[in-house]
Amino acid sequence: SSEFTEVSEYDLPLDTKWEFPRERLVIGDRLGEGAFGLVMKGEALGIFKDNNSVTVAVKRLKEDATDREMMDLIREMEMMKLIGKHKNIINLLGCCTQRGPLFVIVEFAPHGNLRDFLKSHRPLGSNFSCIVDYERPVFTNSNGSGSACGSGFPPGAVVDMRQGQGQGETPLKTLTPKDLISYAYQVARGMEYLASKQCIHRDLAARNVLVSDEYVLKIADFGLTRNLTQFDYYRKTTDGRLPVKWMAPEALFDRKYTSKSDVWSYGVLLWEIFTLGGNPYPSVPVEDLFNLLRNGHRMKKPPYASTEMFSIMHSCWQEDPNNRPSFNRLVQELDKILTSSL
Ligand code: ACK
Repeated sequence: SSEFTEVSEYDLPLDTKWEFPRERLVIGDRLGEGAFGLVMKGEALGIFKDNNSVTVAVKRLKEDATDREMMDLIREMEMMKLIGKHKNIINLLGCCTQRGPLFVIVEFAPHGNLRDFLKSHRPLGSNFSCIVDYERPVFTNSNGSGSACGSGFPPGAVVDMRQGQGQGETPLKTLTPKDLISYAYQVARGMEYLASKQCIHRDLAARNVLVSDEYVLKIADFGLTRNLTQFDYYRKTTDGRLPVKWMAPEALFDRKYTSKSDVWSYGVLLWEIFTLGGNPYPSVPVEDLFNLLRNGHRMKKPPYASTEMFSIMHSCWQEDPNNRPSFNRLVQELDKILTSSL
């Protein structure tokens, strides 16, 4: 029915540099799914030259996938081949393209996405969910006053913060201020690399950063083809967040995506890090967000961020993209803060 029909009817070309023998890949549980397709856990025998079995993540299509989705997965795979390897991105490990469904094999990140990771590491009994998730005026515009703590505080919210951390489970690593700065630095390193490869992410947020072994952070989904002409401003993530809240004004209003619009999103990601997974502009509907941004409103300094860190965050939210720092610059600044921090 379209120019894409050939893809499902004809074989994919063999790329010997990346082809991994299907019979050495054991597909396991589903890790998640998106509009694009499925992400499965897998075991790949001998994918790193030696004969060890390596836990991997496998991207594949859903049963009812369209030709366009097939094209998008192929594009993502080819994009990952072109971009090449970096410690702070989810790297391509191989693919199965012959005699069966397309499997794109990438690094597996055992600690999940950064937003959930941060939320699950909030100190027990702290009022984090109070200051971040339930306080209305995170920015200063409305007549709403004070925080929702106290009488309006939802019962059980503090307990909920550490779901699944019952007795007998390994205690969570305690996050230090230095850890948070290191996360900021690692994401900047990954983005610096992607920007150097002319790759614009377009959806940089803590939910799209994964936490790997040894707490190495890796940017995910940088190779996705995003349909920007049909962008749905009201689309929510599975946990009810609005991706528009990470978007630079020029991306939002004029669909102008550059590495500098990624820098804006990076600023929101910094805010997420220093609120341990907070929800930006909570309870602000999309229409109000448009007006807030037009009127120059910005989020306030999160309690866990130093003045220095907030000034970096804020510089990412400069109205004029040219006045925002580059990822290069951000790496330099964060490196300085990291080496001078205890
Ligand atoms: O946010 P999550 O728990 O982490 O749910 C999503 C889901 O699959 C759909 O993207 C998870 N996921 C994606 N890629 C990987 C990966 N390389 N390693 C571990 N989990 C992954 C992601």
